Amino acid sequence: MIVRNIEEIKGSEREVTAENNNWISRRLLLKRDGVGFSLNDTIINEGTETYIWYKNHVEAVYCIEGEGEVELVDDNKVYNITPGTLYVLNKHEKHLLRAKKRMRLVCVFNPPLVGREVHQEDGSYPLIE
Ligand code: 9YT
Repeated sequence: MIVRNIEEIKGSEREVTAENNNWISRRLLLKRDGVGFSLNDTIINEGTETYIWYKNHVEAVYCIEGEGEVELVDDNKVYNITPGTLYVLNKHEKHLLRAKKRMRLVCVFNPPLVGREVHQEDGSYPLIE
């Protein structure tokens, strides 16, 4: 069994900050944990907009605090995200994530992240086998 507390993650190499400071991701589970997915507790800073395109991953996002929205790039549909809302980028949708209030999100990636991924110029994370 794996038991971990976010306080152990803060300040460790499992804590990753976006290059533009839009978010901070505490990576509770990574590929090396060997469970087939990764899981992050992610803070999205208030007032930020982040372009994302997870072409190499499926991401499920469950909002537990704050308020924001996701706009899909292809059809400009906007989805409000509030505590209790799940969204899943099961078709690798390009999107804009906006935080109206500081958001706290539980993010699951498959295939799992390996550690220190940040967004590449095209909005994706690299696929590291
Ligand atoms: C929702 C989202 O993808 N935010 C960017 C950070 C990412 N969730 C991560 O690495 O934790």
